[in-house]
Amino acid sequence: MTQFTLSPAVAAARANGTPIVALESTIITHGMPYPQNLDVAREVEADVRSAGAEPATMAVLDGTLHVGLTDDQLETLAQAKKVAKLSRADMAACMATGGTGATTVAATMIAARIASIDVFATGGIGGVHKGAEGTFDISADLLELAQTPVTVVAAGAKAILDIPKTLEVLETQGVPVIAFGQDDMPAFWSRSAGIKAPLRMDSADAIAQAHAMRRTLGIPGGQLVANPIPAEAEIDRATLAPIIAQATRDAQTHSITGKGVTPYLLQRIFELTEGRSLAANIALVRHNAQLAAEIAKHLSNQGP
Ligand code: PSU
Ligand code: MN
Repeated sequence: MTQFTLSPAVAAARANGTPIVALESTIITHGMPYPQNLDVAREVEADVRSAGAEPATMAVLDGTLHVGLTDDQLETLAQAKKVAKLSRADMAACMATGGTGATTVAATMIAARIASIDVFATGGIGGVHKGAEGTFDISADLLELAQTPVTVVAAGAKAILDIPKTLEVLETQGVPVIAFGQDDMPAFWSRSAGIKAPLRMDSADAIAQAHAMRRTLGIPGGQLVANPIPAEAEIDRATLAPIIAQATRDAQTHSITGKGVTPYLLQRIFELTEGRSLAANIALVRHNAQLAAEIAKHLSNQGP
């Protein structure tokens, strides 16, 4: 039984020794509306390619885990309704039953690991939700980072989350959180969460070396690189705070729980910012794709 299928482009990259960057698909199916989601998915892939690496967007299609999607598959997924949102808990069940699902950060890390891909670019990871002391809503992404050896480039944790609690869980789990090029922890739509990040690095090479050093030391788990959104695209924290509070209240009013929480909040913030949150989201994902490609290039120069 084959576990996964490489797209023709990813198979060619592997044969040529071109570095590969994993990309998730939940951001396409549950994170952005159609047709912007398709445009962004294509742009992000193009960004990875122009930085000299090959993108591998992950998804489960009719029971098969695809490592890299063709443009037709990307288009179908972007328009599909009723696509599952797959994390560690349900990825295998989806594959075993012939289902179709998009991969979250956790599931994309699993896919990257089995395809021997070291670096993955996304927008924001899941984390500890505000009010988690009552709901226990903590994303499986955090526990995946603790056990799967992939370097994940994100723009920090989404501001819809409780960022200090998210950092505490990552620290407990032994996950290095590395702010790129600044001391402060980025907060997705904003460049700073108003708190210092645990670690700082200023080059893709240093991040690649830290990844390799963890492997040498036999430390399981990955690294979280928190890359601040480009300044011209950021929405400042003061503008966002009341909007996030409103969206969080609305989620409670509508009794949104479990997997529904993150997609609901993203959609609500999109409405409340009249699309500005989406423009920022697009800018930061593209920026992360470029950094991930640089890290992947440094890692592939070091050999396995
Ligand atoms: N960030 C975005 N859009 C998204 C997500 C993150 O800008 O759609 C997705 C990612 O796939 C992440 C998931 O892994 O949300 C986290 O979901 P949850 O909080 O249910 O674990
Ligand atoms: Mn959750």
